[in-house]
Amino acid sequence: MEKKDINVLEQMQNMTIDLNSKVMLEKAEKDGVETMYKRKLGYKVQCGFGLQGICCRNCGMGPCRISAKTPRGLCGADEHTIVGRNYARMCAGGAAAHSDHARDITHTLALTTPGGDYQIKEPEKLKDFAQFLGIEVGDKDIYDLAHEVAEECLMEFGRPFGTSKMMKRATQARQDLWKELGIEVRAIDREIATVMHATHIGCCADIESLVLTGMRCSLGDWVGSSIGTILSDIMFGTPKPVHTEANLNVLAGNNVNIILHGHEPTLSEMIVAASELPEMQELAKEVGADGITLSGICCTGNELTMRHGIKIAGDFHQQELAIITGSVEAMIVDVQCIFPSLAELSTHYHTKFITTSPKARITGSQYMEFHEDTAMEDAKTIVREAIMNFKNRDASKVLVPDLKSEGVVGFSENAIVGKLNNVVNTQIDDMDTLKPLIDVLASGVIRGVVGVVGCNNAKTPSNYNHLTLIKELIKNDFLVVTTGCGASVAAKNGLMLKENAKKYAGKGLATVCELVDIPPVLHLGSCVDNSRIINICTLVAQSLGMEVPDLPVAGSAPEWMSEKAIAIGTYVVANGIDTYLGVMPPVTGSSRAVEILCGELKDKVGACFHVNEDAIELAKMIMDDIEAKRPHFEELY
Ligand code: CUV
Ligand code: SF4
Repeated sequence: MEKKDINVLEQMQNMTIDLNSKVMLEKAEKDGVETMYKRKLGYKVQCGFGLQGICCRNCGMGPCRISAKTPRGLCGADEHTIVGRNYARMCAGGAAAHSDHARDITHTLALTTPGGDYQIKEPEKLKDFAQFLGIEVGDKDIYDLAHEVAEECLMEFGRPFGTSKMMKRATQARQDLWKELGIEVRAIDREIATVMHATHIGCCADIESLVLTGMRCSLGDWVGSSIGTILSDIMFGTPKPVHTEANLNVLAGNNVNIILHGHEPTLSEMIVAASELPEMQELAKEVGADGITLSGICCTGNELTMRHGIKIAGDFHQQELAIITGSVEAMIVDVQCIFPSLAELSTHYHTKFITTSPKARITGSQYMEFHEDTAMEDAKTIVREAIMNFKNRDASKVLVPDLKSEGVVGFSENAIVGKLNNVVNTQIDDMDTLKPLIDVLASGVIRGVVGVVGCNNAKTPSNYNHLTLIKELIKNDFLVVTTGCGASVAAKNGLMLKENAKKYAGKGLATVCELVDIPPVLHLGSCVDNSRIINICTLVAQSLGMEVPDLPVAGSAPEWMSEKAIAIGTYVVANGIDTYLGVMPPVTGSSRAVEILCGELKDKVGACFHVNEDAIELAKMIMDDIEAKRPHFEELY
């Protein structure tokens, strides 16, 4: 290699701390293929206006960019208005994605039939939820009830009058506060439309109002996410602790490798079922493979690992690297977080890049549309396509890196509380079940609980912020709960093994892990499953007669990148939980936006955003703030 090439490789390798990823980047160079890491090198300087959020192109007179010479857009919008509009639109983008995911799950619930492709796995959870929604349960047929629940959930998207029933999942104090602030969700779609309208040329030009409008929409994201989580549990089962493996080495061996990437379990659950069929296993043998390995990337991976122990191939930043191993027969995707680059990249290998959703068609992919009403047939066709591709695997192009970790995942609310009560999953209808959790928190054996969630961002070395933050927290006796790609990072690094608690956790946390048989970092699922975190916090607050901001808890997205993450962060704040970001959102162009988001919201909703791009300092901020809450919490307790 020439000196110049070595530099390029080293620069790329410095953009990740994952050792497998470094190996794959070297292979990428050898294979002459491009990855995000290579493209990032071409983006030495990113647009300063965009970074600060002060570019507006919401009308055809623009784009207008705020600078010393042009302090206002052509319509007169100042930097606060422009930043506020852009921020609110990010909330709307995120809410649209999560709630559309939930909508698809809801439509699937409407298709459930006894013995059909989709069935009711958790009738009790369905009945509880039906009751919550005000539907009479009686001795109705469970599938009739499911269809009624589906219709009622669809009303949450487009309820013409009144407010969302899901608001009642919050404490009474929260509901009153939201009402007072005028940010109760009416219906999810309506909140998204309201943001798009309010940010149209000539509408809202008041930063405080724009932030609150974004917050209302983000609460719609929370409603959608909650529906997504609850209905997924009802149809596919509430997760319980299960063993898994994580990182690219799960692709090793002579099996047909099928990677599922994206978000919605409707597709992936069917692929799992299809690939387990004897006819598919036999077909795999016929083509010379030993069997079939399913693995996941991003939140589809998280959903599958939580419910089936399906292996985690990698996180958001490893989607290209997985294909570069040369060992993937098919990468099957649905929606969200899918790099369009996978289309060109897979032409360099035998991998079939299969898109399945009309919402995420990608030029150059093989499009095999998936329909819920012909789910099993569609899944079988797709799996067969993957298996038949095994014969095209080119041994000379295969390199699977050596590392993987083991872990235990599957910590739904019911599983966490169950563990603390020494039983497998428990219903949390009896507040007594929460007592052990509250006791370890109140006694100070565990100092606090921190949700470390979200994506990987190329603005930081991949995984560095996540891993550094998580390790600091557990070392100091803060229990970490995690979802999304942050969860994948923890799993890849052995932090989801109880056996490693002694090594990484402080004495208090390690003792709890030992006693109740949990790892120091708990995998709660996918991005929509952040609703589980809010649910636990609400239940604990209710059982103690406290408010959520009184609890020694925090949220963090140290490597956030998606609009979904902004919506999540905003609804977490709206729920009264301080949220710590490791990457600055594009709002710094407005001093008012920063003052509001990182300060004044505290007076309004009891929590706000905090940003620090140094992971160690971020950890310290979180721990100091939680410690500052403890005396008050202990007093109330
Ligand atoms: Ni939904 S949003 S990168 S954490 S899945 Fe991973 Fe997962 Fe995307 Fe962010
Ligand atoms: Fe410029 Fe105003 Fe149009 Fe935005 S809405 S592009 S600031 S004129």
